[in-house]
Amino acid sequence: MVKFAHLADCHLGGWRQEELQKLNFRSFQKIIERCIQENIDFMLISGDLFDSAYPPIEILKDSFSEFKKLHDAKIPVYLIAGSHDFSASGKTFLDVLEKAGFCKNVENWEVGEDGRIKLMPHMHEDIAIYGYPGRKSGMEIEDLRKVYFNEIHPFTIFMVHTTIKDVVGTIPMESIEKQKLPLANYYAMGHIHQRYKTQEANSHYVYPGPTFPNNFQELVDLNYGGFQLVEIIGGNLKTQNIQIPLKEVVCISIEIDDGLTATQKIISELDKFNLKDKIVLLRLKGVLTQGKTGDIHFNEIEEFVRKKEAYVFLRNISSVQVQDTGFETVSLPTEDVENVELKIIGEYSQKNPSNFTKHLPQLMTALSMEKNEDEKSFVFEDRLLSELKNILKLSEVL
Ligand SMILES: [Mn+2]
Repeated sequence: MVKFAHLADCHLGGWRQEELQKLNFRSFQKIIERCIQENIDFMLISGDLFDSAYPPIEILKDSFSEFKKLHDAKIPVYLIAGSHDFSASGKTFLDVLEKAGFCKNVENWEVGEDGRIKLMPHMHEDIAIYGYPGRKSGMEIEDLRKVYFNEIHPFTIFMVHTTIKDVVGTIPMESIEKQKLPLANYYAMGHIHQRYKTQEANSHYVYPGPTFPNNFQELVDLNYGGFQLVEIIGGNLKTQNIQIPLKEVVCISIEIDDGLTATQKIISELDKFNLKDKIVLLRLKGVLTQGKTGDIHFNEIEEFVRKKEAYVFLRNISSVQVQDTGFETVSLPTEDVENVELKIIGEYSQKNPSNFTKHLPQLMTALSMEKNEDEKSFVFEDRLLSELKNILKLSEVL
């Protein structure tokens, strides 16, 4: 019998809030502990071990000491880079971990003259472990269509950090049909932060989910982190998702319509719950007919939640809309958003003639630009500012 653990998406160093960063690491630590207890033969980490290619020193120190425990227990760790710990330069801290002898990166391929990508396995006894890394924004998908294995083995594992079509459903997202991947017995997948498992003939496709939720919504959906424990017994495969409960998550949704009285309403709603030592998630929704979100005293709410001894408090107000925008409400037939915007801007410009209004459509496009995954804030600011300067023809002035 062979027993192994399959982890993915640890995102060590990922949370900004100290309390959650601690839990994120604690969860990873508990998983290592459990794996040593289970006496596994090896561990797989399918990408995004670290939240960035250059994690903070504190995170590295703590991570190395966990990897040392595995090393001392003689448990080999096989891994691939994910979309987060991938770097275009090819240099990441995964290399440092590997050089220290704490893991083996199993990415190993050759590109043929025909452009096809031949993967070579790392052998763990008679188990062949192949790996292909993730890339930024699903760029690995095109390559994965060209990938093949160099030889056939009695048991094959393919570690891959990507999205298969089965998990995305109707969401418009780059994905690959699982049948397009070369044939393996166990697909140790990462990237999609869901617990997902499917089987087709002798092939098992598994996303273990992150080792700890990585954002507000994942805390709501998953509550806890976890990993997959897999046993190969004879020709059969037994897999089990093991979750690591740390702190209870309580998600409270409140509908508000008045920014001026919302603070009191929220506090009296929160007062109905036992928040002690819990991860408290507050989601506000509704249309404000009076006041704005800026009128809500979040510091008062936070103070209240602290008194109720919550472990940590997060809020999400993205579903709150403000009705009164200062513009008159125009009713238009359903058209695409851009046309509606142009009409409104046109009407506004007629009533408020100014040289500035002609820039509005371009400004709106530029300001809806988003920060790229892993882009440094100052790089994004530069990009945004130069865009705005160009539109306003300020380049010479500033
Ligand atoms: Mn991830």
